[in-house]
Amino acid sequence: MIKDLFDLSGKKALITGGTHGIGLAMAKALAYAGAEIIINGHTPERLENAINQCESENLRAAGFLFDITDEKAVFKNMTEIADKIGPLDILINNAAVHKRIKLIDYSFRDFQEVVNVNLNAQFLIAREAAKMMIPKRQGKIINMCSMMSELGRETTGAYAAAKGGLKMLTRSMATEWAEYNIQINGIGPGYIKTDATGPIAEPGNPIHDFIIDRTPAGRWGRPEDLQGAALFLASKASDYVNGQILYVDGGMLATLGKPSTSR
Ligand code: GCO
Repeated sequence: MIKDLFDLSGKKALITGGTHGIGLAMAKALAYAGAEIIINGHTPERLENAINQCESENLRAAGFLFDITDEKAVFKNMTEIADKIGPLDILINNAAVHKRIKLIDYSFRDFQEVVNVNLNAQFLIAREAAKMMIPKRQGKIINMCSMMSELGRETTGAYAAAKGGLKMLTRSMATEWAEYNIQINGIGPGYIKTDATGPIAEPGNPIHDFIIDRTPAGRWGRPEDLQGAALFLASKASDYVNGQILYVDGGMLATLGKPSTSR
């Protein structure tokens, strides 16, 4: 039934890095659509705060504190999720780290950390989720890509390398897992005002104003702007969509932009 296209009743959804910002906004969207949400974080206070927020809104939420780059911890916690809550129906691979440093100054250690969190760990979590979904012949995996899956910006080289790789990993997952009725897609946020973009998202910061010029919508995005895309890719509405990156960017990727004088 059309009215049920976006109904997630009975679904179990894991959102990594879901304790704040875009991750928490998407987690709430799935919960309001009926899903039982599982929020992963690696900061105890933030995880507790996120669960308290969900409970205050009468949303079913469980918290799992683990480092997504620790293979043993991932295996232990994904097994516990399956045993205690049930096999996952939906995964939003959202956890990320960002270090804005010019490549010439990037330490190898920092570069490795950014790629490890933003790409390697995404594979690790998705592989464990797919192991739960394949036997059920049903599942939804959403990998959080970025404008940096398509574009460079100075000081974001490590992040772009990882997010570009995540775009291709998404397509590769679709290639291998779509036959099990698992839909694997990505969401590419534009410039969204969050803790992660904090310093550059402040009016008066040259990058803030540059982004406004480069965004046809003429504004920075809000975490809530991602909720519709997350719900679409987590629901029956996207059962024949696979390997796609849905950019929620206010039109940024559609244009060269226009000089601020024309606004
Ligand atoms: C930056 C931003 C980007 C983010 C943005 C676009 O420093 O340019 O943080 O790297 O990914 O949200 O997706």
